Amino acid sequence: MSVITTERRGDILVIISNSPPVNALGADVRIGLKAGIEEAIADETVKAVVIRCEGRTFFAGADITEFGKPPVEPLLPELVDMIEDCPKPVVAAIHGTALGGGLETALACHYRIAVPSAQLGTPEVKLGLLPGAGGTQRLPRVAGIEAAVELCATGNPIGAAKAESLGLIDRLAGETSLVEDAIAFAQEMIAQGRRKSRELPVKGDPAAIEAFAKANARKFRGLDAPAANIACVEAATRLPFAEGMAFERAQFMKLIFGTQSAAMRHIFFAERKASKIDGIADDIALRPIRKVGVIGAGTMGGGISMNFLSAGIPVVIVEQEQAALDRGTGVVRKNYEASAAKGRIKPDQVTQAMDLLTATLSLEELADCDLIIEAIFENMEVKKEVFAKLDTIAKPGAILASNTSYLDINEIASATSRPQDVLGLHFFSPANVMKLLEVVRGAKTADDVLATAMSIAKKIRKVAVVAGVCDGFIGNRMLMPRQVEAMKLLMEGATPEQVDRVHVEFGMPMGPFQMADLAGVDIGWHRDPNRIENVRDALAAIGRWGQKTGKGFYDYDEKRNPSPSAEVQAIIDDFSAKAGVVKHEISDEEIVERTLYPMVNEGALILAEGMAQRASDIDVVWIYGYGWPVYRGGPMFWADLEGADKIVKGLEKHGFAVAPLLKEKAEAKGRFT
Ligand code: 3H9
Repeated sequence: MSVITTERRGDILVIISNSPPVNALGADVRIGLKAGIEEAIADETVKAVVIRCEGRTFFAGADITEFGKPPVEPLLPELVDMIEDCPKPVVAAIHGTALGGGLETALACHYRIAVPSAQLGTPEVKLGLLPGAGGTQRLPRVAGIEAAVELCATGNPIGAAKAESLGLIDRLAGETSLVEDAIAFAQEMIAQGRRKSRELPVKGDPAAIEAFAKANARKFRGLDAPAANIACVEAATRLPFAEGMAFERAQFMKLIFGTQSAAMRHIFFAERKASKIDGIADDIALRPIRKVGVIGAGTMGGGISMNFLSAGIPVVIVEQEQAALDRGTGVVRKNYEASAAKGRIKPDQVTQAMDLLTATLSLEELADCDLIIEAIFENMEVKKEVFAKLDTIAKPGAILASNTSYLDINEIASATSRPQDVLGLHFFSPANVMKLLEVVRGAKTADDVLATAMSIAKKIRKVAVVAGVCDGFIGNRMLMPRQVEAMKLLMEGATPEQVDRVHVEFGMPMGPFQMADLAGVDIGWHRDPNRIENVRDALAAIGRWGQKTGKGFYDYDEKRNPSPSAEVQAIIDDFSAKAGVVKHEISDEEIVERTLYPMVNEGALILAEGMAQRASDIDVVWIYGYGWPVYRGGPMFWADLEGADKIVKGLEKHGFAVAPLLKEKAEAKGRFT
């Protein structure tokens, strides 16, 4: 059956798209829509048209899988013009999400009606693109300059009520009566006649564009697409429509053939692929998760709990002492209240979330939990004790998880009589904010346990990646060689400022030493001030623990602004001299080769060992767990851009042992992604 069908309702021709999962505007949809409009034009008895979609959503955009392939006519911009030029009024009936090319199609319709739950937006910028079918030119005419620039440059959607207030939709339909309401609306519009978006004057004050660009400059650092989106909206304010369209086209073509968009499209699909587990059927029966237990009310335990509370899932949180329990639940409440104060959640959501939280000192209260997550400090013996106890308390079939960031899940599982129910759920700090969840599959973890973990991750809005059991799993394992090499670079003559600057210029949110100062220089420290074996020990011994003590690798003022520290430099120089290291001029290029190339190398080892299912999973870990710049697509995609042979040469130049898989890629001129 064709993905596009038509149906007559009196004078109205209803064009219906049914192209699961999201009615993307692929070639067959475009061809069908064109035929539908031609049918409406040819049939004199048709007086108006409704375009609507079956399934979960209105058109969610152009079909991203088509980008980079030979174009198939009609192209979306042509189709959109054809809809606008239809001599009979056309009404878009919107439910779900009208996104990107989907919203552009709706903008070309003469009128728009939407259900109250609909979302409208132009998320192209998140794919390193801009709305390339007239969105940047029609939006300022329909919704106004200010809304247009915000929609296009941030990519964030708006709800139907807001869209109505902007004039982006003309009418709200009943939540369950869209089809009938749209037909009635089209009937009404027959007398009114058409209203072409492109013929409307641009609304609003062009000064809003510069103000927006200024206010968001930091957020858009390193990204090409936001500026291109802003430029296109600006062009709409001064150019006639046709010229504005030509400008938009040129900008779109520049972006689509650039590496940033390729990287961001890679991540779009990588993120979705990451949730699929090789060898496990999509329809495997999942274990119901109705109640969650969290052991430990520290920063991690509290953050982890918030994810479930926010998703409406009751949580029992356990601590050993009342004071720690009160402190932990107090922080959770404070975090919610802060979100409410910032307007991110409604005040009654604070109460709703807190009402779902039970705090207790007794592990026995976890007996009816479906999922129990241990989030205590990193000590194997203590963890094994906790799991052995859980084994006697948890109900049969409960999933037992550890939030360890590097310990052996198999050993933890061995403390129970049910290793099939045990796995790792490695949240990243702050756990209520960071999107990444490493789901660590133990040797005996049952398939349905793993699949349930992936599914619950989606429910709590995390991006989950499956990792095997190895030291540091995927993310922290790759971080280690970077940190080790960064320290060596200091000994050989680089400064913390230089190493950090190179990483920030690369697009990371911060460099290795800024990160150490933020996380705490004392993390993992043996706590013996007389045992000084390296620079880090020396800094920890004199209280240079990072931002929390006002000094670490950097000195900090009251506002936490960093400045280079002479004391730190002296310590580095001292170690360097004692070790007989000959200092040399270190270029920025050397820093990249010695800190980022080893990460790729480690990634290749992880892949070869089967610790990650696919190279794109590694990219997802680094984008969502560590702030790797999305426009560089993650370390493995970036490696493909650099070229495996260049990376191998760089690693060999600095004496690293090159991973066999990386060597293979270099020899075969192959790619990881
Ligand atoms: C554009 O429009 C350019 C134009 O301006 C200019 C042209 C000239 N294409 O996310 P989900 C797949 S650019 C192809 O899990 P949800 C997705 O890969 C586009 N495939 O569902 C997944 O496949 P699988 C602008 C797409 O309910 C499946 O659909 N639009 C597309 O959580 C389900 O997706 C966007 O950027 C697509 N456009 O969320 C919107 N979209 O099952 C992108 C999805 O094999 N889409 N798929 O893994 C989204 O934001 C979400 O998918 C949506 C649904 C919110 C719609």
